Amino acid sequence: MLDTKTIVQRFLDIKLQVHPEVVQYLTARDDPTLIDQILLSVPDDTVVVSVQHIPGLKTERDGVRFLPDPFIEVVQGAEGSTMGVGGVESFSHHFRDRYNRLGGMIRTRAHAMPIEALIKSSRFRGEPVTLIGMVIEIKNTSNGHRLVHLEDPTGTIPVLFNKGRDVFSDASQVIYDEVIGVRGTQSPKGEIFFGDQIYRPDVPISHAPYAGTARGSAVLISDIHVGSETFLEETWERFAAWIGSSRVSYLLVAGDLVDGIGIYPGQEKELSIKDVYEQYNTLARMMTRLPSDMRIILAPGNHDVVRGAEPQPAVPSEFLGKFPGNCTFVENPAMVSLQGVRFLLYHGRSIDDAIGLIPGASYENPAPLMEGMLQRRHLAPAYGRKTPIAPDHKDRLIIDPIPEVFHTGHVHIQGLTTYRGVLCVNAGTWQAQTAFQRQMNVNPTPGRAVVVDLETLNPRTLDFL
Ligand code: D5M
Ligand code: FE
Ligand code: ZN
Repeated sequence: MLDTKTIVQRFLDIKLQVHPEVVQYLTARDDPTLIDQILLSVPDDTVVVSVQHIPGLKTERDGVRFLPDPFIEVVQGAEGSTMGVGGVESFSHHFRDRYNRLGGMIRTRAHAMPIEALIKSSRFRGEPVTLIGMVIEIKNTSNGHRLVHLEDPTGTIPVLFNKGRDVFSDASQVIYDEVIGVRGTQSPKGEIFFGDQIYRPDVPISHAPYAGTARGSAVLISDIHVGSETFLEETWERFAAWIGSSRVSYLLVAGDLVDGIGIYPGQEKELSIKDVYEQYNTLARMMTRLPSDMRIILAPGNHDVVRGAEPQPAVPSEFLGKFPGNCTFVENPAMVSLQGVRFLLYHGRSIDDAIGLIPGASYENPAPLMEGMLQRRHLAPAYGRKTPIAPDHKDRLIIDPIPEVFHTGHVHIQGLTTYRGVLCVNAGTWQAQTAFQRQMNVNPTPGRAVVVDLETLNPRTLDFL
């Protein structure tokens, strides 16, 4: 019996990646000689083996016929992947894991030395070197410069970014607990490091997103808030009617499925459904009325019934009794592959932190904040602020691998951009402005959905309000 691991390994052995559709084809045929035939016929410059490389197979523009249609794989954040919260020990593992993995990404572009080695020897004074560390302290000096304390596993060092230098605008975007590389020189006495350039783990400039080979499209939404008095039922009905007549294969929901209970003081008064089971049952009925052959992926947000600390587990089964079988519940965050195109779903609570920490950041314009996450290759860098984080041994909020589409919500304001080939979508909401949002001067853009074409990765916004 040919299994996925065996198949992938056969290709990896000769440095080829293999598309999930090909794996699926080979698993279904269960004939090892087919692998040999493919390997003999792929062109030398192939990086990813796709269905076109299967000898004698006819693929049509309208879809690859042998695929069970549609085709979903939960790559990260499948229900049950989140571990329990550990003790103090996992806290240090968590940050070590973050440093190692993000530092490793920076190291591919810059040779760095340990902080301890720089401090202990006078050999490097006046000579440009690079350090890689986690930001543990940020201060503005009385002269208006920026002083950032950087820590790596060997030591810590204060890094000064002079307000008169080009690097200063980059330095003003530095936030707590992110991992950065800094090129600069040590002061003559060795007590401080002058930063000249900042490196982030980032998406490589050469990044080329994978585009699907079979026709299909996915609809991205978030923040339905079922059970809230301000949930826009009529607007949703228009959306449901449209989706029924469309040929969309997938619906992705990036959290705040229901309004929940006890999420903020006085919420009781703003709920039309005051029982959280009933809120999920109502959402289940809404999902039942959508096409049964469409696949629906649902991730939680800070209004859902699971713990607030991220990664958030999937909504537990006791709330899901009435959902139809085409619904898959995943964690927050989760990486889901649709016909080989990877979508990273993250509710987006860390945007609240970014707005407080990054000058110029605002709720009105969430797309640049999604770019910021990609540059830092992390969904929620700042620890211990508004976004609660569960320090698992592995830092599950690192963005790796790089998705084709990055899908968030939470801010209730639509945002759309492309950053180094990654399509960034903040999906908006299905809830009208709440009293709290009026106070906070948050002006939502409700009733919008973004359709993503899986072959071209082109987005299209539909407004149902
Ligand atoms: O978040 C809905 C909107 O309200 C989103 O734009 C963030 C904003 N919001 C939520 N909580 C806060 C706090 N504590 N401070 C500032 N702004 C906030 P939702 O998750 O749907 O309630
Ligand atoms: Fe929300
Ligand atoms: Zn939210």
